[in-house]
Amino acid sequence: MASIKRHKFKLTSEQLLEMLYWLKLIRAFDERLSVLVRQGRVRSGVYSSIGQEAIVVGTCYGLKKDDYICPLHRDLGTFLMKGVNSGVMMAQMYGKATGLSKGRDSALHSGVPELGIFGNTSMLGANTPVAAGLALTFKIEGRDNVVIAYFGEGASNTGDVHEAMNVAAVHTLPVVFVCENNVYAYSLPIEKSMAIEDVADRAEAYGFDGVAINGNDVLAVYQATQGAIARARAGDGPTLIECKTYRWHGHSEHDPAFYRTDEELAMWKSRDPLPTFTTYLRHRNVLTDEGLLEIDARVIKDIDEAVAFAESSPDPDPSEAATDLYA
Ligand SMILES: Cc1ncc(C[n+]2csc(CCOP(=O)(O)OP(=O)(O)O)c2C)c(N)n1
Repeated sequence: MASIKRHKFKLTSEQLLEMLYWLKLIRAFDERLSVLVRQGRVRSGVYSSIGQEAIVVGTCYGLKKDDYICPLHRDLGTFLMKGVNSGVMMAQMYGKATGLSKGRDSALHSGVPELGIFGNTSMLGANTPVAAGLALTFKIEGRDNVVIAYFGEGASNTGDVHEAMNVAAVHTLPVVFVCENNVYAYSLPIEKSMAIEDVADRAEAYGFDGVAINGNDVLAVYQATQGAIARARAGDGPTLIECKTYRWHGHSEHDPAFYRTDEELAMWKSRDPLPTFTTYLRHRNVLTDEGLLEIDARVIKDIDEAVAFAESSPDPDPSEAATDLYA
């Protein structure tokens, strides 16, 4: 680690503004989806990431196209950052023929190999051994690519996650394990599922570094991820980054989240990653009034166009239900 200098991860003003755009786009996408669900427009299950955007942006920003991500069910924004068009993503949520899976599955199960996206698996944590397998391929082929494996603190209690971490450590695989600790696994609060405070502590048992960071600080997430990626590319194996955060909505849009208090939600809303980063950029004189208006207008336009594309797209043709099947 000593050889990897922090200044390597410095960002230009343009890059910082681009990060703000992504944070706002992902927030706006989820907010619009939430409304569309209530209007009965969306066929997919929706697992909102509102409140957790800094993790998506901080980990995906600067990834190479042929680096892989193994997202969890809440990581719709990672698809956008990896290069999926927002209209196609919206069509996917609508179950339209123009979506990623042409209406064959809901939400984020679709993989996009050409963009380095391995589709989400329904079984919690099952994407992490897949991530280790992808990383093993990179190692065998002598490529300097990395894999980011996302999972929740709930999933961190499953056997798969432990096996993946162990095998990644034993074979010094280029995996960055990113735990999105948003306090609840559905209705289960963390203190009822773990006897330790930090998921990050588990890494030590497998022989690599784990760090717990503020998951609502996009630059902290970016710095930690870039350090882990640099070590992974250099052949130094995996890292576990636990990002402490909170999801503002329920587990999914059909969950009213009665298991938590208004006070708790209000406390976490006061740590909203978007205004925090916006204020930082203004203090650094990176963001002007006009710049902010420009980004907001671009985001609204992108989301409006995405919805229009999904709305005007055809439904899947029943005669094609059996095409693209492997078995
Ligand atoms: C092995 C397994 N057990 C239970 C479920 C049902 N389930 C889906 S998401 C979820 C909660 C996940 O919590 P966490 O891993 O913390 O991620 P979060 O949803 O909080 O982002 C549960 C229990 C499942 N999909 N797979």
